[in-house]
Amino acid sequence: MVLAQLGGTITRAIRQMSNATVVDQKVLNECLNEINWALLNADVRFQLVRDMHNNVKRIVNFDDLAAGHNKRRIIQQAIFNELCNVLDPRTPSFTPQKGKTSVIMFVGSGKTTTCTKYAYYHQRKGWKPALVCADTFRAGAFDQLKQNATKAKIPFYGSYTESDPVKIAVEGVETFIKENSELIIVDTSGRHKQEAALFEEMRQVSEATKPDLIVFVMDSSIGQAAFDQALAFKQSVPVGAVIVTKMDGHAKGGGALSA
Ligand SMILES: Nc1nc2c(ncn2[C@@H]2O[C@H](COP(=O)(O)OP(=O)(O)OP(=O)(O)O)[C@@H](O)[C@H]2O)c(=O)[nH]1
Ligand SMILES: [Mg+2]
Repeated sequence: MVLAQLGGTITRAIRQMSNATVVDQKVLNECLNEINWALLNADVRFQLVRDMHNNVKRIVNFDDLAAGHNKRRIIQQAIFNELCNVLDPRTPSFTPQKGKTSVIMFVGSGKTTTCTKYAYYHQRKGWKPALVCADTFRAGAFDQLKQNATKAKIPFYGSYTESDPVKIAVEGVETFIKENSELIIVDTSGRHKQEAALFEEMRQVSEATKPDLIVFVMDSSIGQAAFDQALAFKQSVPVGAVIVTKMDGHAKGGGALSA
């Protein structure tokens, strides 16, 4: 998996810098160039790489570092902090609580599979999840969710005949509120729908079900398109979390970090 390789390359670059006899600007530049190259190669967005590079250079100023300072440690710490910054949303995402009912809506691509994984994961930890299929657009969508839910023994709600996703979503959520479900997971439409219509439908389902959290599911193979796609979703509905899928594939995965 490429993200693991990326980690390996970064670790190696830092180790090389730490092992240098004298740590000076040249050694730092070499180390940063190596890291930049690895990040760009893994499809990480250029702007992110550039900002990280500039921030580390700003923090590690050799003119200001007195002889006694441990330059290796300062550089390592600066690189580590900047890498973490890329992923730090700065505000914690919504955390559901056991014993209460939370509605979680999924958008993006890979939703149905990820909804089931999310529900199954929590069920195994003693939660009471339920799945609602609000994808009334794609033929077979309800069957897919039903199959997944049945296999994982998770209660589900959907319809073969109703064509209004908002109606189904609301009915499903109401049904499971009555059953004291702790996580009501709403799966929405995606594939084969015109973009404008899809975003409008997402907005309507979101307004009607008032989810506590909207999860944007993203395919790791999306590469450089990740930033624009995440932005487009966020502009339509208040996305509160991102789940990256298909990390088992051959994708570079770095593009996903932009989301
Ligand atoms: N290898 C792999 N395949 C995945 C993963 N997640 C989803 N898939 C596959 O990707 C395809 C699409 O996944 P779905 O979960 O149906 O995506 P969706 O967003 O619900 O799609 P629509 O309902 O058409 O909008 C399916 O063939 C899944 O089996 C994953 O983590 N790894
Ligand atoms: Mg689906």
